Amino acid sequence: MPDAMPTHTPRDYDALIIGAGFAGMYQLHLLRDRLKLDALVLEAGEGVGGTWYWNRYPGARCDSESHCYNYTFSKELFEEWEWTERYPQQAEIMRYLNHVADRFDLRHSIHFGTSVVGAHYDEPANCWTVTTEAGETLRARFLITAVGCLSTANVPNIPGLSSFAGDWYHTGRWPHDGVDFTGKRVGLIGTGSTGIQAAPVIAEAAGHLTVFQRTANYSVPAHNAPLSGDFKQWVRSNHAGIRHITRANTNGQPFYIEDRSVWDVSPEEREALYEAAWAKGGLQFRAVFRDLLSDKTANDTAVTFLKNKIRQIVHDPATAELLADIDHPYAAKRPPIDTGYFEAFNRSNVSLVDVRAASIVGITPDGLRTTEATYKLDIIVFATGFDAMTGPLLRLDITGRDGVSLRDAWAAGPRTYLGLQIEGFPNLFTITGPGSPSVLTNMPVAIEQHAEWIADCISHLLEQGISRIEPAGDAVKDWVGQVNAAADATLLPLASSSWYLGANVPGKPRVFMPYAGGMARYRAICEDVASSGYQGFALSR
Ligand code: N01
Repeated sequence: MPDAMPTHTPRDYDALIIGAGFAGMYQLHLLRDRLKLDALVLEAGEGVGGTWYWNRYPGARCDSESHCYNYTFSKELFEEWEWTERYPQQAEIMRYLNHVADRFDLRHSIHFGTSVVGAHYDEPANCWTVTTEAGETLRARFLITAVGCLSTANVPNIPGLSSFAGDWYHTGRWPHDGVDFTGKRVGLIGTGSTGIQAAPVIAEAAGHLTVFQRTANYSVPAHNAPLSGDFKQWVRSNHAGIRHITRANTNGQPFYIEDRSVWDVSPEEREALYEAAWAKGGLQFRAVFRDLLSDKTANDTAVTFLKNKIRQIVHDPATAELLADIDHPYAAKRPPIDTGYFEAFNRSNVSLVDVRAASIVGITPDGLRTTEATYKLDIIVFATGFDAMTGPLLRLDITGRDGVSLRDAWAAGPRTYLGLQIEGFPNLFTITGPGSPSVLTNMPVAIEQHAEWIADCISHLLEQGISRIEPAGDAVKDWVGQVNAAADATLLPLASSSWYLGANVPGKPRVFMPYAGGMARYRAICEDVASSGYQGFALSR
């Protein structure tokens, strides 16, 4: 149960952490229980969970498989928790995170219902002053953002929304008591991972569902199912092996990318391998060949296979063509997985509207208008994504040394060292910040690595009597160069509408934000930096 916000006398902490999702909870445990620091978490929601606290939309389920979508730092925690399905549903992830909060007694160090509205570095005092929406002021030597990469909802600025007489919702701010779609005319805008999860579930209840598609998308079946007793037992007895593989590979997943090229096999063998991967389902489809994300012609073979699948599933040829009219390489945008997405378009109560050909021009009191038609709607669901990666940080109104705002420092795009620190913002750490692998990996793996690196770094500073750390010299410039080079070595930048590039938010700089060089390589770089005495950082007493 969430705590009521305690009455709080302004005071100093060793560390303030913003956010109580996977990242903030673990960071708190490390700083408070391992380093014995006076650490506090500030959380806007009324409970733990972060992303999973807010994203309660129909069909919300993790695309990573349950046995690797958890913490691995505690063998006991890993072994005592039992997931029920191949992919964990939102409610089950919330039960897990609440269990973790209880097991490690985290709640009394978290202020719930506390939105941070400002964080300012006070150079003479070498501390961060954090202000909350309620007007509280808190101070700390170290400030750690654990605000997630996808937590700032992107509601498009469509004229007339305030005139809509029905109800509208963004998937990332879903009402806790759910939405009743029974018999309603529902419009769903957006066909990313979220829209693709939500559409089939909404279709089952709605009178009619209209999906408004701007960019068609690939999807591979999830093949979700209850976990067998044997599999659960295997997971319980394989903590070390699962932890090892998720930490050793490129994307934090429990599978390696096959070490074979698309061109190593005959067309028949290739088709058979794609069929087998389709039958298995899930994110592992991208791992069939090593060159799917680096060789456009190799990728084209997956594209042909996946588009043919859409044409086989969807009965109406015009709808199938629209769904298969995909403009980017497979997996150049985050690849969705689904449970009956394309099949939903075979229902008589589901229709697809191409809002690339005829764009949305306005919302009216009783529906939505495109350049070609009007659609009467009772409910509009915005599955329109997030101001990803930088949005959650910029909205904190952070100012660093000399009063420079983060917004100004990042006017041309985010610039970090290792996605962990920003020049001019001493003692501020960003868990899974831009420039780190974050969203290109299974998030708990990236989060554990960052939280542990930060805790080790703070421990080092305290032991050495160092009071300040921030990137220095050419470290940021060099790292930004490495982030760009890593992206350019892949097909990822070819998806012009990708949120990885900030392309989904009008006016946002087009910069490829996550580090695409792989989690294992990134981990090694971070370890080298630390073991060489924090190379690239300026440390001062
Ligand atoms: O958001 P998105 P999402 N008019 O940005 C469309 C993670 N996730 O919430 O591509 C019309 O991918 C937009 O169109 P376009 C995962 O990392 C994880 O689906 O910009 N359409 C697109 O189709 C994922 O990648 C899980 O042309 C508009 C859609 O809205 C990330 O969250 C589950 C529009 C937005 O797609 C974000 O996914 C679900 C407009 N004005 C999500 N504006 C897990 O399993 C936007 N769109 C953990």
